[in-house]
Amino acid sequence: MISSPFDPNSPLAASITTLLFVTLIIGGIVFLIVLGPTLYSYIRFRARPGDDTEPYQNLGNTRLEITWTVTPAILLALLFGLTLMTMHRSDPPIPDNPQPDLIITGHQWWWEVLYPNSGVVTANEIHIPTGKQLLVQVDSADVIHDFWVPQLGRKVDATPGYTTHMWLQADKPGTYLGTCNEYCGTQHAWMRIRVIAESPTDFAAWEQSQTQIPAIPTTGDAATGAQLFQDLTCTKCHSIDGTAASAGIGPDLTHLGSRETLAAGVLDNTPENLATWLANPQAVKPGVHMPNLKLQPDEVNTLVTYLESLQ
Ligand code: HEC
Ligand SMILES: [Cu+2]
Repeated sequence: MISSPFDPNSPLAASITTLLFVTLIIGGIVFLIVLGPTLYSYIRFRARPGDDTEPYQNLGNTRLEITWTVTPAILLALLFGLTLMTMHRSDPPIPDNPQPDLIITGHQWWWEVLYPNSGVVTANEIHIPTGKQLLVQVDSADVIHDFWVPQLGRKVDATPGYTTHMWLQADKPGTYLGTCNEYCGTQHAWMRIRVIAESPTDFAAWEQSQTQIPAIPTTGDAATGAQLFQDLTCTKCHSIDGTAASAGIGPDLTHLGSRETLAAGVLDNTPENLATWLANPQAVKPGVHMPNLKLQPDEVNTLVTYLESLQ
């Protein structure tokens, strides 16, 4: 899936793209103006056999020197002004007492996503309604990360102990990809972000479904898996609403079955891939902060049945 900064999908990102184009065009013209006469002179005034006279030396030409000083100064002033405008457009002022629509926390190596108004918690996949400028609070649980979805807005650092804010907006429904932009350890490259923008009604339906507490299965493999989850160390790191598991070291698994990917984008969320992950997360995402729990194949299978049932 392509997620190009040249294809912005919000006024915030569009302002950055416009500045990028203006800069590239100005730079391109300057490049041609410098390169053209240089190439011309190389050919036109090159030394020819038998011609050993010193070429004409153009020294101390005041008019030329003023031109090549003033023109770049004007261009730089222009770019400076456009940059200030873009900073303002891509990063509108944050209110004094910010009430965020979303709280995103970077962890090594996944993103926690909290909707403070509904209490919904998810990971790595950020559902948002289209056409609304959302105020996002960005935090980090460990080291410095950086949140960036090029088609939707600016980038912003997630700094431990320091809360920042940014705006996020998508004009059209779709899936917009991003990733962590500040090297944060071995699995930095697998700290992907998916913003799933939906019409306000679809978003409301999604948010509503995420507030539901899943029933604890009572029969079959799912029931065995649910019990196993509580008995194993899973509960030390994960939470599932409606059960005793309420830890926040790893992603909230309450609605794992409704996610498209696993482990910040490493795997598509299918039962086979979930089994591969549970059998040995270290083989899928080496160094990840989920240990290889050396589960037996039948334990993996019942856990998969249970977790995928959490829609
Ligand atoms: C020591 C803490 C720890 C324990 C114990 C642990 N996990 Fe994890 N788990 C994590 C972390 C951290 C991640 C996120 C990994 C990443 O994406 O970088 C994770 C990711 C996952 C994911 C993918 C979640 C998603 O949103 O993509 C699943 C599913 C999962 N764990 C299930 C389990 C199960 C089942 C157990 C028990 C058998 C378990 N975990 C035990 C820390 C733990
Ligand atoms: Cu990173």
